[in-house]
Amino acid sequence: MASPIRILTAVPICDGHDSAINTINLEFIRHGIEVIYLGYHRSVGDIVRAAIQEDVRAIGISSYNGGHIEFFAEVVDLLRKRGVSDIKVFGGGGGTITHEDAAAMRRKGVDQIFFAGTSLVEMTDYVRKNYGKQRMKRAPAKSPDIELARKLTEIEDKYGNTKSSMSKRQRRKHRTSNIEHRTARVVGFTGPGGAGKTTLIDELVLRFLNQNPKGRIAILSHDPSVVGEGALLGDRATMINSQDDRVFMRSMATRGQAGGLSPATHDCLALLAQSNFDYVIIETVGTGQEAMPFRKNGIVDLTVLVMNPDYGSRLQLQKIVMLDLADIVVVNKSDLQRARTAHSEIEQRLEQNRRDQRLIDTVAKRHRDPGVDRLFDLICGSEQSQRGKARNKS
Ligand code: B12
Ligand SMILES: Nc1nc2c(ncn2[C@@H]2O[C@H](COP(=O)(O)OP(=O)(O)OP(=O)(O)O)[C@@H](O)[C@H]2O)c(=O)[nH]1
Ligand SMILES: [Mg+2]
Repeated sequence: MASPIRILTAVPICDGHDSAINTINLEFIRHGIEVIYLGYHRSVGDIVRAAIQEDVRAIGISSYNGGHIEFFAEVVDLLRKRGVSDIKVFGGGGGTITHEDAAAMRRKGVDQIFFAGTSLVEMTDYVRKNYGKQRMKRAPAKSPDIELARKLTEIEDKYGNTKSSMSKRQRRKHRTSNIEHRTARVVGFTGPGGAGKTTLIDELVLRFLNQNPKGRIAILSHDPSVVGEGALLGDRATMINSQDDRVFMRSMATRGQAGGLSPATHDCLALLAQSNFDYVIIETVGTGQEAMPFRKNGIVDLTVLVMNPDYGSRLQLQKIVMLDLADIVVVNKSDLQRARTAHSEIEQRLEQNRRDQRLIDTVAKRHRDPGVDRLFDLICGSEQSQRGKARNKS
């Protein structure tokens, strides 16, 4: 079975017209395409960096601000400069892009422009026909990030192509188990959908970048595949601080696997853990009560469960398996009314475990939140470095 087509979509800088691209994204994913959505008001540099890290087949840009001729051309030029001109550019923008403009854009290297009135089916067919074929032999990677991105694609494709035919045992054998040369500390974030995992990670990344002027961090983020096997990989749209050359982010779809991760996660994580990052952060999809995504694979050093204060009642807390397993439990959205009650109920629940678990309240969407500072210290501070060193020695 061939892997799904992966494309990146975005709206240019100084443009907030995201309604069209949201509709188009949905249509693409319904037809089996994996869409990494970068959001609106995005610069050329951010778009090209994301396209490289995600190793997409093409970039779809939706532009209404009038600057389309220059903007599309700059994206094509930067892709060329970075040595990845096999990543193609296409897009649209209703009545703002004229036929003459489109002809000029094509001359500058843009593949295709879609005009007002084009049906969604036509656009989906175009993507499948033009970006669905096996890639030709690729030019050698011009940077370590390009090389890493391509290796991650190879791993994903390996699982994509063999998913239906490989038994569990074969898959285990297939796994990259050699992680002796790991350089990174791996931190796993999980929790219910919408609890604020991505917002929190982005705030932690900001603190990391400020504290370590030369440090690098990787993020492996998961979103669910939908029926039809496409996926909207939307965490990048929330990640503002993580749009930085010192952050390598990769979005993965679960591709039919339950439990919050993808069949290829273990191998991708193993590769990232030995690729010269200081930290590798992994975010699961929004999980349910029974989920324990990090228990078996053994690469994750520290697990963080991010809770929403609106989980229900004490009874629901008894059923959340990760409350027994997480090293750190975060009550995010502490600005909400129920947060105080949530804190004390979860505190009591954790006391029953008699383990050294930490409970922290955060407001991830607030800048300079003291709770997020505390979480950062726990994860990246001296306490964890000492624990990490002790673990590495043993
Ligand atoms: C809806 C709309 C809004 C909404 C936006 C809601 C949102 N979140 O997107 C609101 C009301 C908020 C808005 C605000 C503004 N808008 Co407005 N808006 C429009 C409008 C009416 C429709 C755009 C749209 O979504 N169409 C629906 C899509 C699905 O259809 P389509 O555009 O025809 O696109 C087709 C193809 O091009 C293709 N396509 C489009 N994108 C992509 C991408 C890919 C990858 C692919 C494959 C295909 C594709 O898909 C469609 C297929 O049929 C246009 C007018 C117009 N006719 O374009 C003005 C328009 C774009 N807006 C305009 C302006 C000026 C503004 C404001 C500056 C107004 C103001 N003074 O405040 C603000 C700026 C907002 C901002 N932050 O950027 C101008 C832009 C003029 C220009 N560039 O020279 C326009 C053209 C209206 C006009 N005639 O003056 N706007
Ligand atoms: N009130 C409040 N809202 C927050 C806070 N943190 C995040 N949010 C909002 O919660 C919504 C979901 O945030 P995300 O960071 O995308 O949540 P997530 O857990 O990564 O979501 P999934 O990946 O879809 O499971 C967004 O609208 C955020 O702005 C917070 O501390 N307080
Ligand atoms: Mg998220």
